[in-house]
Amino acid sequence: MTRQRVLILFRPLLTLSIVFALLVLRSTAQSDQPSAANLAARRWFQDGKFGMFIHWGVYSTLQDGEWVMQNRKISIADYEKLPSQFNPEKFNAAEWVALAKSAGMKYITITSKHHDGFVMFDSQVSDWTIVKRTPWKKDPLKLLADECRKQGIHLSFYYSQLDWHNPDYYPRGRTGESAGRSDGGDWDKYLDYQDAQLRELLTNYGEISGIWFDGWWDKPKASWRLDRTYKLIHGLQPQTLIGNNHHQVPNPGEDIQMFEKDLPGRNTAGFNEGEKIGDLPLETAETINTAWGYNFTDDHYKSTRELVQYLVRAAGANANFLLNIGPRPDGTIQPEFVERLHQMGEWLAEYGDSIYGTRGGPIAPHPWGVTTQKGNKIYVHVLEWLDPVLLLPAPANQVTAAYALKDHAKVEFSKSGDRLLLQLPAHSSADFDTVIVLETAPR
Ligand code: JFZ
Repeated sequence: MTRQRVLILFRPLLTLSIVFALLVLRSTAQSDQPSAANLAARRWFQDGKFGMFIHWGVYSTLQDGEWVMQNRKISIADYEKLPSQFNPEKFNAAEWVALAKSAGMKYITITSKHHDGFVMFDSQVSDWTIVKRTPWKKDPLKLLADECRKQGIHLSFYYSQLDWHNPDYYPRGRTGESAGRSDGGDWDKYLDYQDAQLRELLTNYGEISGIWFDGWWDKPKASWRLDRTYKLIHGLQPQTLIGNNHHQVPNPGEDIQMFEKDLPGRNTAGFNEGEKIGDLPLETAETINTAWGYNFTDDHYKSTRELVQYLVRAAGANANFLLNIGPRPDGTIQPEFVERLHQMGEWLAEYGDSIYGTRGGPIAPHPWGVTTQKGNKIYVHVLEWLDPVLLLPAPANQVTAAYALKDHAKVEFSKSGDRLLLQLPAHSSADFDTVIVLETAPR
């Protein structure tokens, strides 16, 4: 055969395989492509900036944090005695949601199941649930979902992939060795259980803003079927934002990148080593004292000043702030938390313009403070700086006016090359944040 004849013979085949390859590429590209609803949700999420994290479960009865089962080596047999003592008669969904609102928070992320496997909602695929095992018999997630809808707060669910109670969580990971489970179990059955619960959470509670996964790190080498689970979630509710506290670069299908107890780019807690910052919306989670779940001897409270500054630094790093409370076993929230949240809300009522709807500003975060931006405004947040002048490596030529957000008093500035010298208004070390608004010429 001549070369030409070979080509003629095979050309249709070649064309066909190219078309096929392109189609395959296109379909995978499409499935990784977030839906319009999801993209809109990401914008909403980034605009909202501030959320309430709630760690609440049967562990709260022991008042020693959400890891108490592991830390005190409690067997399942003993741990199963706890639900009979869990009777949160003072739980009031309207009050919890109103507290989040008064703090200026725009969403709530609550534990639907933590590592102890105890299911905090009315699940039909488990009998280890708050409805079936406690004298209270109620579904707090349902009560919260209804109240969130009423008060205009978005609701997300934390879900622990790690499970110290389910016998099918096998082979076991790094933790849960003292639970006393038998050596055997069906991993795929466990993942089916997890998917069935996610289906319940995304079917029975109205619109759900996010699923916040945690516990992957217990078995980093396991096959978690993330793809399948993420497709299930986005199939049921395309706008649901998926995040996973795995401290890795996000996997396909994830919509937010999370940083536990650290601002993006920092690694003070040791969890976020080398975690590169990607293009997805960012969120950093922190506690008010040091515990996530209620701990009655933990009195290392951060001050309102520290918490406000953390929110500001998060916004300057282009990240949301998810601030945790651990309610008490009776359903009430301790006054130390309530007081700080109210004070944060008061601050936001005055300075919210410089936080909500903004993105990280044009100047990288510095020890003295950060910048945020929105439209033609740059907000300079001066957090730790008492000198009367501040030199910014700013795009000075674009700045047309400067004033203090607090009272709109004019702020003098001069330009030197591309740098901007601000004459700061009188401020004291008692101020949480001196916010200077820079107006820039519309481009
Ligand atoms: C996890 C949980 O174990 C904890 O109880 C809480 O819910 C928190 C929000 O998330 O804590 C972690 C998660 C990951 C690491 C350490 C603690 N890590 O990767 O080192």
